[in-house]
Amino acid sequence: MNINTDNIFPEVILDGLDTSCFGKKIHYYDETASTNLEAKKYAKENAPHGSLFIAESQSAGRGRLERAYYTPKYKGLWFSLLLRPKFNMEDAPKCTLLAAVAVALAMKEISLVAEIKWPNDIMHDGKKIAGILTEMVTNPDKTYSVIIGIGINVNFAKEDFPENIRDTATSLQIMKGEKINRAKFLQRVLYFAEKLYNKAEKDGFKEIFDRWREFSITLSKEVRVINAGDGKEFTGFALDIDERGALLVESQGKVRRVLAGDVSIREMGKNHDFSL
Ligand code: BT5
Repeated sequence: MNINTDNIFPEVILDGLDTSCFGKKIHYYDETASTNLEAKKYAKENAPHGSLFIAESQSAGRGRLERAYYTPKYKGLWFSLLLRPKFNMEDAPKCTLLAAVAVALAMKEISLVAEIKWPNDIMHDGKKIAGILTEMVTNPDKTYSVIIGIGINVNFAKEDFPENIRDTATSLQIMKGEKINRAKFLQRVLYFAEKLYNKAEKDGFKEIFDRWREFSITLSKEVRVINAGDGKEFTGFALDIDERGALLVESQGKVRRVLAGDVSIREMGKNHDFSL
């Protein structure tokens, strides 16, 4: 029996949802392995653009590089959006940045400060609140779909986190000091995601990148880059993101483009600001 009163049943999500497409078709699971896997399956079965796949819990929630993602019952929002973009496939990875900005804007609306760590972490005070996993699938008709998987820690108390992430994770509830209504928060994430997405399809990703920069805690910092694909680790100064969303890191006199990888921000920042 579901004794949880903070429901995310489809009818609750739809009640007051201010979008024209995102989240209008909902696949709800009490538990599934991963909402990204569900979305991938339905991508091949003509599920419409904007379909939402949401689970109370996942038995095999995943992050990047097949890392496990902790997604227990009633504590968070674990969902995937299925998109059928008109833009070029090489723009698809930018959807990660789009989703990060959507979550950050929804947080800002309830007076919570969101910090985005490149490429996919929403943080607060150095602790992770949300992660994003964007994947692509080729459809039988040779078009492609983008699956944006988003995991947001909503109503976790500190002790609800397992020990391995207790000191590195946080939640909206911890930040706000009170429980947050999951359906309402989700509605706002979907609202912002749709607005940003429509803008990107019409005018490109420039506005999203500008917004992303406003929330970024990675830029203008000393960073350590690992898992960048070439097996090498290096440190450098995070200058900016380029037009593809890659991180530009100045290291040993050269600018290196990082398309994928993990970044840790080093305490001792090189200060590029100056005052007159
Ligand atoms: C991510 O990966 O941050 C992407 C997470 C995406 C999860 C969503 S939930 C809905 C959809 N369905 C899925 O199966 N996935 C998506 P990454 O950057 O690789 O971060 C993974 C790391 O985050 C782990 O190795 C842990 O250290 C940490 N972690 C795991 N669970 C966490 C949690 N609930 N809160 C904060 N950190 C967590």
